[in-house]
Formats: sequence, structure tokens, C-alpha cells
Amino acid sequence: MTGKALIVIDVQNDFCPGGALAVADGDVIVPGINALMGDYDAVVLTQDWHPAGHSSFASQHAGRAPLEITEMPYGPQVLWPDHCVQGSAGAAFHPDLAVDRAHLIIRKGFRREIDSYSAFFENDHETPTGLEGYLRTRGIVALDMVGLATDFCVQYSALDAARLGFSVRVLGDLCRGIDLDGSMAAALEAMRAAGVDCR
Ligand code: VGL
Ligand code: ZN
Repeated sequence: MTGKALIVIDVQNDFCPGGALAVADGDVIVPGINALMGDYDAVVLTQDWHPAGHSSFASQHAGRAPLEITEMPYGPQVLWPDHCVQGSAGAAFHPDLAVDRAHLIIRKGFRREIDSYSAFFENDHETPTGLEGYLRTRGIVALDMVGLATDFCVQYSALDAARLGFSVRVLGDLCRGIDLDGSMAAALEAMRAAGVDCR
């Protein structure tokens, strides 16, 4: 089988300028992503989808500020501003994203006690989202990843996909990053080391 999928990570209002966790120029990638959608056998969108009071929110940790790091049962976790709360305007896709052309929308981060950067597994690296099964039953072997943020959800998704045996490319022109303490350079290095084609 030779199917290929476009995986569009978290192109949501809260990650775009004006949003709660805005990524610089996060909105600039939208027209280019739309233009690519016709080239794939499957188009998947992911949507960060947290309950109010999610444990990744700094607001839930007394005395802690956004972008500080805390220790969770599953490992270190960056604390974020409240973002992508289920049903909020910030959790909606960017209004110009061609959502109607998606075959599957996969939501993640909906369990209060655990964050989920990756489209495939929650941050314990064990609890699956179900995306792997969807892609395999659709005959997909190759993935192109685009979206937000390069150094968090795109990176985690790409590393998991490579570990699962998919052929993975990250299209850098159609991604934007947060870049926290050198996290962009570290993400590119980790992805390349894992065999991801970062272009
Ligand atoms: C993301 C931080 C928190 C992302 C999601 O989409 O990269 N980053 N939640
Ligand atoms: Zn999140």
C-alpha cells in the first residue's frame, strides 16, 4: 500500500495571533495548507481540546506562572496559559482553514489529568488517540505534517509517527514554532535523529 496523508496539527485560533497561546505568524500558514489538501489520500486535522481546569494550565497550580515547568506523574510538563478550552472560540479552527475538506478530526488533551501533544499518544507515550489504527486501516504509510507548534505538537506527533514506522516529513514552511529556551533547534535535531525528513 502506498497511501499518503496530510496531518494538520492544531491550526486553532488560540495558537494564532490574538489567541491565548499565540504562535508568531501562526495564521500565515493557512492558505498554503489549504492548497496542499488535494494532493493526499487522507487529510486529518488535530484539535487541542482541553476541559476547563486542565492540569497543563498554570492557573491550576498555585504560585506557578505560564511557561514554567512542573513535574507530572508522566514526566516534566510545561505549564501553559489556559487555551483551547472545549467549545470556546479559541479552540475553534482558524476561520480560513478548509475544515470541510478534512476526512477526520482527531481531538486530544481532553483528559483533565494528562496533556497530549502528539496526535498519536498522550504525554505518557502510552495512551493512544486511535489515529494509528485509522491511518493503517486507510492504507496510509507516509505522512506529511504541517501546523502548530513545530516544537511541541508537531514534533511529538512526528516522533511518534516515525517510531510507529510511518515515513514522515515535516514541511517547515507550513509550520510555526513557540521556541521556548531553544526548543525549536532541539526539536529539529530530535526529529532528524529519528529519521524524520524536516524540509
Ligand atoms: C500545543 C502547547 C500546549 C501545540 C498544545 O499545539 O503545540 N502546545 N498545547
Ligand atoms: Zn494544549
